[in-house]
Amino acid sequence: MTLGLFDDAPAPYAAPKVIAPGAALLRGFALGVDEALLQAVEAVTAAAPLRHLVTPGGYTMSVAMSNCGALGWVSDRSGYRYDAKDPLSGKPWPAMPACFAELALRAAAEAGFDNFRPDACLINRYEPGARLSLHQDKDEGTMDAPIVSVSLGLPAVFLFGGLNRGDKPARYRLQHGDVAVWGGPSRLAHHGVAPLAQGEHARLGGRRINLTFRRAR
Ligand code: MD3
Ligand code: FE
Repeated sequence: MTLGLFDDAPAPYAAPKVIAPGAALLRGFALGVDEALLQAVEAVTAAAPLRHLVTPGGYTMSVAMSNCGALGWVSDRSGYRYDAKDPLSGKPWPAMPACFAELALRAAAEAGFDNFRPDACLINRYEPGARLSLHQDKDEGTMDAPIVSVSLGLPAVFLFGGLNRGDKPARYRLQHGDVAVWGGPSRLAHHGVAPLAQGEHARLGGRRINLTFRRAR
């Protein structure tokens, strides 16, 4: 029962929590649209299946990936890059669903980045044990735009380091519906995801899905 002042508010959502200059956590921001996002993930991954990419060093990534939008992030023995086509099918990546683009635009604006129009959305699927070691996102052709990340399913420990690789990372537990925005002075911060713990999520079972929206060109 609420007092009526906020009857128009969607789901429980707290104001952005600034964790570093240019970096904000929007806890619960995606809760009103989570089911729409997940149905869109299912449609995208039916056309462009999740797969384990190989790194230039020859390791198979524990996170399974797919993409939608004009450009998709891919990795193989020759390197990391953005490509307009899915190398599995040779066809363009599925279009960015409207609910994806709208959520990314709203989240970026909430964190102070107006007019964010991502041309790439990477879909990451974690199963227990899957992780992302500390890295920077620097394959994009522009560093002017922020990155928006949406967490769905099982919670994960997100590692947020500094601009130097040796900076000891802070740890944040990201839950279903949480959105994070990273831009400006935080755009090149090191970050990663600790190995996913076992668990059971009501909608996604033993998995976590992360959507990463970027301006690649
Ligand atoms: C902090 N994925 O795919 S994006 C990735 O949970 C990746 O799957 C994370 O890192 C995941 O590259 C979520 C989080 C993120 C993205 C860009 C950043 C954090 C960032 C840029 C600067 C600082
Ligand atoms: Fe990253």
